[in-house]
Amino acid sequence: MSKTIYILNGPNLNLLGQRQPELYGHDTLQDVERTCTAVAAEFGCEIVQRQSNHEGQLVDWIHEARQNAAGIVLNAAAYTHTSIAILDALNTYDGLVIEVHVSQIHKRESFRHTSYVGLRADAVLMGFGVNGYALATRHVCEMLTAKG
Ligand code: CA2
Repeated sequence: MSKTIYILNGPNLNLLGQRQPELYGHDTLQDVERTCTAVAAEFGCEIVQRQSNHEGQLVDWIHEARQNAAGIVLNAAAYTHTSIAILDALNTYDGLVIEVHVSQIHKRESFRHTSYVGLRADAVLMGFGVNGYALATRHVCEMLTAKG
C-alpha cells in the first residue's frame, strides 16, 4: 500500500513566511516541506508537497492523488471557502483527507467560517500555525502505519 502523502497548498501560500507574519508566522513552505519530510521519514512514509494559485491545478493534483497517495493534507487557502470543484474532487478520493489552516479561521471574518473542504475532511487542524502541517502529517502516518 502507498505510504505517500500529498500536502497541497492553495493560493497565496507561496508567500508564507514573506508577508503578514502576525497572521501566518515566519516559516516558509520550504520549511514546512523539510519538517513534514522528517516527520514522515520516522514512519517510513514520504510526502509530496505542492502549491498552486489555480483552482483547476489543485483539482488535477487531487485526481493524481487517487492513484499515488494514501492521504492528503490540504490547505486550500481561500478556495476552502468557495470551491465546490475542490470538494467534488475530494469526494472522488478514497484516502484520508486532513484540512489544515495556519490561522484559526473562526476568529476571523465571517466569510472564512464556511469550509467546503470541511464537508469531506476526516479531521481539521487550524490555529496551530505551520505546525498544523506536521501534526496532520504525523496523524496520517500513524493511521497508515496502524493499518500496516
Ligand atoms: O489560515 C490559513 O491557512 C488560510 O487557509 C490562509 C488563506 C486564507 O484565505 C484562509 O481563510 C485561511 C490565505 C493564504 C494566504 O497566504 C499568505 C501567506 C503569507 C502572506 C500572505 C498570504
